[in-house]
Amino acid sequence: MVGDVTDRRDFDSCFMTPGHMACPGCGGPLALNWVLEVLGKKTVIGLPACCFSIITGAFPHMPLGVNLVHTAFETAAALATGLKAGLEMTERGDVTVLAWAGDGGTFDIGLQALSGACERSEDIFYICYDNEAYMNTGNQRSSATPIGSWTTTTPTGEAAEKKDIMAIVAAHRIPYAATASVAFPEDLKAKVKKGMGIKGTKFIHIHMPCPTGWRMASDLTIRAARLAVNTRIFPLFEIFGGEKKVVNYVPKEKVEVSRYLKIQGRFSHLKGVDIEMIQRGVDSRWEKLLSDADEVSTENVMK
Ligand SMILES: Cc1ncc(C[n+]2csc(CCOP(=O)(O)OP(=O)(O)O)c2C)c(N)n1
Ligand code: SF4
Ligand SMILES: [Mg+2]
Repeated sequence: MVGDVTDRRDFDSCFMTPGHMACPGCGGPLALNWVLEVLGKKTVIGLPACCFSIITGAFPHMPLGVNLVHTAFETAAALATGLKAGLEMTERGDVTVLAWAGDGGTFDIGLQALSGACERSEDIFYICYDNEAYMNTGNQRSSATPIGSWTTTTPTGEAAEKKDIMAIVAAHRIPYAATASVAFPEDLKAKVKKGMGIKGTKFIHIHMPCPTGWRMASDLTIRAARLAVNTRIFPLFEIFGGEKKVVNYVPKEKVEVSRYLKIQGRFSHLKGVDIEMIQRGVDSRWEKLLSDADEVSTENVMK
């Protein structure tokens, strides 16, 4: 498969074609299309078990403009490491290797492989699209599920705060780590482009609404993603070399988290007191992010 990396059909600028198998309104195809628009055709994707195992369909009906290798749930970073090594040994080191994994495959079961790749700073992109639960298997909680959220395994609401994956990845001192959102495509693409000029592990954490699992209408995907950033639940920032932190977007005014929570059925059981508790957590993490930041630079978002 890797040998045919330059032989895929020509989709011009569209890498994720119509006819894919995502649910209506899924943020996933948008995100992957934008990422591939920047990375280009000389890219191979390593994909663990996740919604994209279904979305990308079965050969020869793939809706992708690049090659893709399926792998076991826990092995995205290990597969990407091996793909890159094989390509380099066969003088095709110019091919970009992208591990594209869900939150379950990243925050939970794939964390050891990701840690190994980061510690060695393998020359790969690792992008986690985060829909905040194990959606492919029917919406079980992961350690990326936000506090208060209903899932099939948290019927009364998730009890723990979302795992701080950015802090964990940054502790490996990889050259580049960033958060991104499907509601801010210019920022997302600028970050992928920046990563292309950097040797070593590039980690990008994309917040990606899932209307099916989040129990909301399929036309609310971008609104939900935008509200997550504007309420400061999901801030946009970069970390260089595990140390230098740059905040990419400061909302002009404070938007209450209730506006984000109320459009999603997964939070519909929450009471006022729960929402106040969530607001306090968001406020305190935002203050810490700003006080830890070395710089505030909105140039990606403003483009
Ligand atoms: C070792 C192992 N355990 C469980 C599964 C079943 N499984 C396949 S996909 C998946 C959920 C993936 O969740 P996530 O990584 O968040 O991606 P999403 O489905 O949300 O896109 C699970 C539990 C598996 N394939 N392998
Ligand atoms: S379950 Fe969610 S993430 Fe998976 S394809 Fe459907 S909308 Fe997308
Ligand atoms: Mg998921």
